[in-house]
Amino acid sequence: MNVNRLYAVFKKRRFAPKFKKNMRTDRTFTMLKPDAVEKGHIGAILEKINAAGFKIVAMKLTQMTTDDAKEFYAIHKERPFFGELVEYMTRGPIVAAILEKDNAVEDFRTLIGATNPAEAAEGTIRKLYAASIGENAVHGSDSDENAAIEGAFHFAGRDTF
Ligand code: IDP
Ligand code: MG
Repeated sequence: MNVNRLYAVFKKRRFAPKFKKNMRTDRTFTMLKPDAVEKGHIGAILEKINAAGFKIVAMKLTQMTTDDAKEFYAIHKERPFFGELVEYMTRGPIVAAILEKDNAVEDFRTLIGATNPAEAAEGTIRKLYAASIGENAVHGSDSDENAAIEGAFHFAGRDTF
């Protein structure tokens, strides 16, 4: 049973509050998206991630299938851009990684900047490397809970250090 389904079962019962309370707060999950990989920005983006104090505890170059992308972004399935998002995220390899730092989720969202690069702060990864609101170079989990789910989507326990 995969972790997403296991967590759905937890949620249905009353384990969720306890599960959440014990959730670690020092990890987030990221993807350097196909546009960033195509443009040769892997090195520059990893440099910024390291300079901001994140430790890489899992990493790989991989390509999502259509089913993977639909599942990963299931929360957006009713949005008008869903088809475009799935197409984009599956068109080439990505770098998937789990990052460790205190307050990882929030600090990483600050480092990457707003979803729309036009609104992203100066010096953020999206301001520097994203082309548009759709093709925005990098993913960052939006909660500790999603960081755990998304990390487990891409990595087995033995591939995380
Ligand atoms: P986030 O990545 O900053 O958390 P979300 O709202 O969760 O932003 O959206 C997920 C991804 O969907 C975005 O990173 C982007 O690639 C894509 N996306 C979001 N809004 C739009 C849009 O209005 N048009 C096209 N693609 C979008
Ligand atoms: Mg999001």
